[in-house]
Amino acid sequence: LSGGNSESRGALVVLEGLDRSGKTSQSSRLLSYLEGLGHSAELWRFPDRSTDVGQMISSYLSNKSQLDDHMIHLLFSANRWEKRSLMETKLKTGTTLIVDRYSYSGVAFSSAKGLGVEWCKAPEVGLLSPDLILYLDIQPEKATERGGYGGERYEQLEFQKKVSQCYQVLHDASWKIVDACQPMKDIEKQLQELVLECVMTCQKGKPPAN
Ligand code: T5A
Ligand code: NA
Repeated sequence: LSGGNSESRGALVVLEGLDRSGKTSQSSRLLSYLEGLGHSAELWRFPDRSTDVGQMISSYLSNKSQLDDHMIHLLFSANRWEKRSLMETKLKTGTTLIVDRYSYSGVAFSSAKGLGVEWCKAPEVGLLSPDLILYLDIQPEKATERGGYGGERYEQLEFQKKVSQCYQVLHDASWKIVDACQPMKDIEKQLQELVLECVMTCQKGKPPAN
């Protein structure tokens, strides 16, 4: 990200959490909030199912195809790599990106299957580092109660418990952990504060992490 007009740099904000933790709901609320304040912002998500790689991922998630665990891990990563340069351009030109899942989902979900954490992290090296990571914290049992598990591959309580443990290993002190069991409005308020502070800091020219 270096070399751009640092004074108008957009922020890279990532939302992470278990399935049904509320990422998509909160991401779109954040987008409206930033746009309402006159900031340039876009909502992105991974997997991005619109690309060729994304369609292979989507087919795997809906159990229409079988793939080796390593193979699907690399496809998820490739799906981020194919978006990297556009992501960089957006950020450099002052657009904030609210991203629904990123590399941490990649590592948490694959290591929950038993793949080594270091192996899982390797293909993510060189992707852009987020300015802010928001973790929507929910117990797997509570997430299941929200219902609507659509039958996608990972939407099972026992597996989500393992993913939850893997996220615990991954996160560091820089992550902002938000209780995802509060009313949506309360979560929204907390996220707004965190994101606005981050956006303002990036605008002032804080150097990017990567
Ligand atoms: N994956 C992903 C990998 O394995 N590797 C990778 O590299 C990546 C990027 C993708 C799957 O792929 C895996 C992870 C996933 O298993 P997805 O398309 O991102 O899946 O789908 P999910 O993240 O699972 O999306 P969900 O739709 O399940 O969950 P969200 O977005 O977290 O939740 P949301 O906002 O849709 O809300 C779910 C329900 O809960 C309610 C909502 O109204 C909705 O009904 N809700 C609340 N109810 C009460 N209180 C609140 N505070 C609530 N917030 C939301
Ligand atoms: Na979602």
